[in-house]
Amino acid sequence: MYQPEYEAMPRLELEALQLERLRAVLHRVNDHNEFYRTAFANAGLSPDIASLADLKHFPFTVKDDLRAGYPYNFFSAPMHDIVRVHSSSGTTGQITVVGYTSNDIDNWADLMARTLASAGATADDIVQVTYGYGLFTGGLGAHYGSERLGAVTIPISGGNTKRQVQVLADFGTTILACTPSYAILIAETAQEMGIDPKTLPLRAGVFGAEPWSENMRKQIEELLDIKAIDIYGLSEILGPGVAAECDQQHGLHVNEDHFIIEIVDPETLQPVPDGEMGEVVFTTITKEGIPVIRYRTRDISRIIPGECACGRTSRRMERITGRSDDMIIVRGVNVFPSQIEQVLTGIEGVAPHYQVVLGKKGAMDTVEVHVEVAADTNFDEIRALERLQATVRNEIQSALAVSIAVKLVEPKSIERSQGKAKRVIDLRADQGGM
Ligand code: DLL
Repeated sequence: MYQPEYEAMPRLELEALQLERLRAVLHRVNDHNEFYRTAFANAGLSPDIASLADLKHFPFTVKDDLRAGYPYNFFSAPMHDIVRVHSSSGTTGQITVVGYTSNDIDNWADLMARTLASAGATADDIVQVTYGYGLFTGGLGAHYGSERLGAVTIPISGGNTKRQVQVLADFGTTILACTPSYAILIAETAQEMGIDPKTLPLRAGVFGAEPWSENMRKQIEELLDIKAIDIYGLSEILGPGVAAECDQQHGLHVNEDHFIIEIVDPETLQPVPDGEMGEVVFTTITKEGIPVIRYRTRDISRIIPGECACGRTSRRMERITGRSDDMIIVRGVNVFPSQIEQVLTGIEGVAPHYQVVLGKKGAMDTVEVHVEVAADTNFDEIRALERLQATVRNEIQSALAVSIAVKLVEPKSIERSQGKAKRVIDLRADQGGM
């Protein structure tokens, strides 16, 4: 552990700390942020809450609230105190800008040092930061964490996959930080370059920024012969460093001394009991630049009840199933791309590269899973291909209780991503009707 005094704090002490910090942040936003001041006044809410349970009376914050303040109006610190801005990618609309004070950057470095330490990293490691540097929080977030830990930091950023492999081999990288889909591409590229990725000095990876399945983890661990740790975060809350798995690889410990997690029913918005699935909601309790109260992430997960064998006392969130924006409804059944991935990555003969394609036939919505066959497939064996296609369809049907059309596609025909993979392709507008 990097900060055992916080990571393994007795629960009662942690809750007392959370309450103190929550009160302070409610005061901060009430004093500096017009949106919260108005919302609290309208609801008759005072920042001087009596207990943590009072948080549930406070209004939610959604992405559009942050957008309405574009670029700086949602900040709760004077611009004089802001030392850095980042922004969300804007794939789902106008970008949002987040601001950090020097205290925020300092806390972030600690939280990312925790994240790397939970993957077993120490000052003796060499960390290759392959997350993108720039407005995206991944690169600089991991960079500061790695330096805080005292590790050697390689600020290579994303892209140029052959060079990534060369650096992995020549610089003796021991910890890789990138998206899980890019980790697969790096491993495949190494194989193409005649380098067996298992022989690299790499021993662990901190992978996140996109949903990935347990089977995908197994594939990465096997391909690279490493331990693959799931790390989670979002720019509106911090960037990476909000939650991370420990060596038990069973749920992501939320850094509860900085963030309060709630899981709510996305329909009723009522908190659900531990163990039940719902939308993840975060309140930042130490942020100064842009604190947020009850931020609806759109990510779907649940709290894993019980204690973790690693000794951390923080609660664990299960790996994110997906974003509610990416959820597909097929004949009444809710399906996330990561569930399809879990099935595909368990089948021999297909590669871990896939897309879910939404289309339109007349007035009907259609869904088709495109999945690459393995590189060594013999295309002359039509029967074998037909059998493989039927296997994929049947496996999806039995795992998800819904039948989805499957198209096998040639190796390397699905576009590779060097950052977040695009799993859902929506062609409905192009095919008329929308
Ligand atoms: O992706 C921050 C990050 C960088 C996290 C590097 C981990 C590693 P955004 O670009 O704002 O920030 O995207 C945040 O990505 O709401 C989730 O939907 C998704 N996401 C992030 N981590 C995971 C994960 C960064 N481990 C959005 N599993 C979040 C599943 C994840 N989804």
